[in-house]
Amino acid sequence: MTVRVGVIGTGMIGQDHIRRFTDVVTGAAVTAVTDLDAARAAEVAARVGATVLPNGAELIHSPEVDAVLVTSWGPTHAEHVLDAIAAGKPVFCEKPLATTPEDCLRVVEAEQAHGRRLVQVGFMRRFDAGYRQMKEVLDSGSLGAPLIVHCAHRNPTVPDAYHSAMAAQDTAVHEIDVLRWLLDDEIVSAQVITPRATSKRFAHLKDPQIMLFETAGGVRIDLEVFVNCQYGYDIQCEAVGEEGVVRLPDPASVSVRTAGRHGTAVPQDWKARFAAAFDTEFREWTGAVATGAEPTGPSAWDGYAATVITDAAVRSLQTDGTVVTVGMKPRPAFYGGTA
Ligand code: NAD
Ligand code: ISE
Repeated sequence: MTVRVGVIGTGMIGQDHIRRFTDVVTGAAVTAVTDLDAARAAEVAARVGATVLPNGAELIHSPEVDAVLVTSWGPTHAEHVLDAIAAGKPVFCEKPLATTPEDCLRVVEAEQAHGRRLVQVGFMRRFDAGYRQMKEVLDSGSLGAPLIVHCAHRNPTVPDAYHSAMAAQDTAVHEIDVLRWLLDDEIVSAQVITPRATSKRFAHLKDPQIMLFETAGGVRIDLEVFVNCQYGYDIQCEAVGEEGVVRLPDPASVSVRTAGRHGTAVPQDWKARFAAAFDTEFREWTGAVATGAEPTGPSAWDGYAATVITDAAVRSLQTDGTVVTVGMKPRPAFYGGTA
């Protein structure tokens, strides 16, 4: 069966995912699109042979749409995801699931009331080959218990609209998700401290930031978020266990020796760095939807957890680095919890 996908939001990542459905992933076709910017929606629709619908609600309930992709702005996600659940259709929602814990919980409750999983949240790092290899090593127990994780998330630069809270909400949220999954452990506290700010960007922005997290199992995580590092898009992750260390590989790239130097290129953006992960994410999601199976990627609960933890990090930033306890609800049995 070809999965007929309707896309809400044909901006930057919406168009990139549409290209994935047309050029990379088999078994899906984009049949409908909508965007607040009608001209943009029409241009994208013409390119892929889709119908333009006037808004998210009409798209979700269209008989031409089997499954929904939400790539609109974050504050609109919850409304569209709730509507897709009401229509009983699988929905892939780019991060964040919602911008408040309360809205995330509304999604979690609606999905449980529906009775089976329909929602997958777009945390693509779980589909990256390097992170998957790290998880295999950690799960094998060969390193003993994990004790510390050192991470860095560096972007070359960010636009003016990016503000200090986005370091957690928009950027660190990827580490928050992937570390919960890698360690199979929950984050229970967050602290954000700020070194001298870089002079390379706006005075209003606290950049870089150092985020410290603690898990229920006692693992300590340090994460440098530096979104104006200038030199490239650089993601680092190293887990230290009782008997060894596992490190995320840098992306494969030729090594060049010239002019007295030896080096490899650093990717310049997240699109290039995680292109293969996004491809795998959509291959696996399409495969599940096509067979009527529940999605196996990040769940609505993972979306909720990420939002609660990023909220704690923002509170710490706003209170000069106090340690903030993460006030997460118990995980329902529906999502693999014991409650
Ligand atoms: P964008 O501004 O380029 O595109 C968003 C589009 O959605 C715009 O065209 C806008 O007009 C449209 N839109 C907004 N609200 C709408 C609504 N209710 N109905 C219809 N159209 C609507 O933004 P973007 O960079 O593509 O980001 C979109 C989402 O993807 C954000 O939530 C962002 O956090 C997420 N994102 C995820 C990653 C990742 O690494 N997984 C990377 C970038 C962006
Ligand atoms: C962006 O929204 C992303 O999701 C990228 O993966 C991240 O690296 C970047 O910092 C965010 O702004």
